Amino acid sequence: MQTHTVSTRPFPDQRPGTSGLRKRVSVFQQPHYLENFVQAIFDSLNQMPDGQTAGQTLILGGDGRFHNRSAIQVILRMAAANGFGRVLVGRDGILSTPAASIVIRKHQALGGIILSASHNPGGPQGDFGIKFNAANGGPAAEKVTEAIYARSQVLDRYRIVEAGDVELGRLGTRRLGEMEVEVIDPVEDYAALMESLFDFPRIAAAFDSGLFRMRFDAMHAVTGPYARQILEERLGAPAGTVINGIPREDFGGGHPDPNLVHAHELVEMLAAADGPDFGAASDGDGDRNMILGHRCYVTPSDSLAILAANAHRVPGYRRGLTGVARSMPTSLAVDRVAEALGIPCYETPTGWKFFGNLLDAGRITLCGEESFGTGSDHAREKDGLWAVLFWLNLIALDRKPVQQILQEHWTRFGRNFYTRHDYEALDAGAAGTLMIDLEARLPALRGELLAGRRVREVDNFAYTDPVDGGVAEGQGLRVLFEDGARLIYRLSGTGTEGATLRVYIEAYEADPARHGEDPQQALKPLIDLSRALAEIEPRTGRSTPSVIT
Ligand code: VG1
Ligand code: CO
Repeated sequence: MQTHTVSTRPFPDQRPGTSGLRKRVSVFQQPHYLENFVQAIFDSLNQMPDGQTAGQTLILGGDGRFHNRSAIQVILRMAAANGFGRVLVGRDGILSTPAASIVIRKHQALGGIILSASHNPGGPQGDFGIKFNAANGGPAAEKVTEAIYARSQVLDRYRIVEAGDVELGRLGTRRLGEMEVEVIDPVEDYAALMESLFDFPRIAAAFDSGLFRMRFDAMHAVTGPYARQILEERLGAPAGTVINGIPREDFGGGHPDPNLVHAHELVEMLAAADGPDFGAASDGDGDRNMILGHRCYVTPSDSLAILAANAHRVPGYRRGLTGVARSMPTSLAVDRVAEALGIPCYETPTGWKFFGNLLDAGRITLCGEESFGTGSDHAREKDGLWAVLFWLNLIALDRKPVQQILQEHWTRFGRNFYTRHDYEALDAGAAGTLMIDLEARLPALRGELLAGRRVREVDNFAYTDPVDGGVAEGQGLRVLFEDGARLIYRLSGTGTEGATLRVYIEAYEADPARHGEDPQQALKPLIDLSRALAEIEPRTGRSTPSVIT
């Protein structure tokens, strides 16, 4: 088998964002674009003392979106040319992000390449993405993604073998030159781990009782096969529990983002008078989750807090939690639980890569983000179906409606009213100056009374990793009030069109009599303030956000 060294030139735009390199499909289809980035990953591994690619195992798979199949064939040929001993690839090129993380850990791979743009739309006009996960199963740390980027900027050649496509539709081992390609069942290792963490017999009994009904919306994305196998086959939920369960290259034309806007089909089902008791959805690559009860929505921040408060009641977490972590914009609800449990609560920048060291060091057991991401030390990625199973386990224990679980939690800990307002596809220049100017104005706000609340502190969030001392700066502008309310502004690092401004708004309410209020109403003065402070309308022409979650 012949190995070619192909000469190439750097692309200036290959710096990974919050979660890998995401671009329009058409960008990835340019000659050499994908190849350059993959070679940059392999080269940077070979520069690391313990990361030589020779003879090592690589995990490979994606969320099944358009371009997945052809990209996988290219990466296989490049892995063979770069000396990998073995590549484990999901059947049909499918692996959810959390499953890839679990497979990397189980098979002691050097790392994994996951092809996904997560919740971004797919199809020929949509987005594509690639991310590298390290040997711990987690997204490459910033120093690694920066090394990959640096390498991509000086790259002048890549290596690839000449070969036909590897058959990926059947399980089994094939060869590509010296390298073994093992096509694995994408669900098996994942499902086995879930079965070890949760009380499957008890959940199965709840389904079997006929008194409990659920809908899981896979949004035509990667979790379809996982949810069918686990919910319908292993747990005995009736056929039809999983909707939109067949992964499609364009996600059925939808936006595979599990929130109240994009998962409206599910939201409407749960709102019907005779609707199911429990609803959940996951995103393009299976790492996000949305939790619904009958006529009830659980914010991701509340979900994290509730899971933390009840973890000791679930088999996999019976020994309790060593600590918890949340991304900075995630609400402070979990902080209250951590305080009650007497365990540490870490605050990290946005992006799962910042949880990796805390998980590896055993400092935390659970962690989460406001963006529908929840996870634990069972993997090094957020895990959509895991969160759903956790909720199912809790529901099966008490047989209480979701609404009641939520209300009881608020009564005990108080409610952190929370909302995120996204202003999408803004002019990148205007959004950039909005942030710069806002940051310059912030210091003058210290001690001021705004919307009836006193400003305690303002800053641009910076994080020092307590495990390796790494520093991440400029992670979001914060206006912190004395009563615990917060306004946070940051620009998205995953979008591919212009800029997206995310505004996170939060206030604490101890009084149970007020817990039933609509967050948009309860937070109205702060929402108005968030727009005025940043001069959103005059600078962007937007009087309302594109998406409210
Ligand atoms: C968004 C979310 C962030 C999440 C990231 C990747 O990033 O805010 O919490 O970790 O997406 O999630 P940003 O920079 O656009 O705000 V996923 O499901 O795309 O892997
Ligand atoms: Co995702």
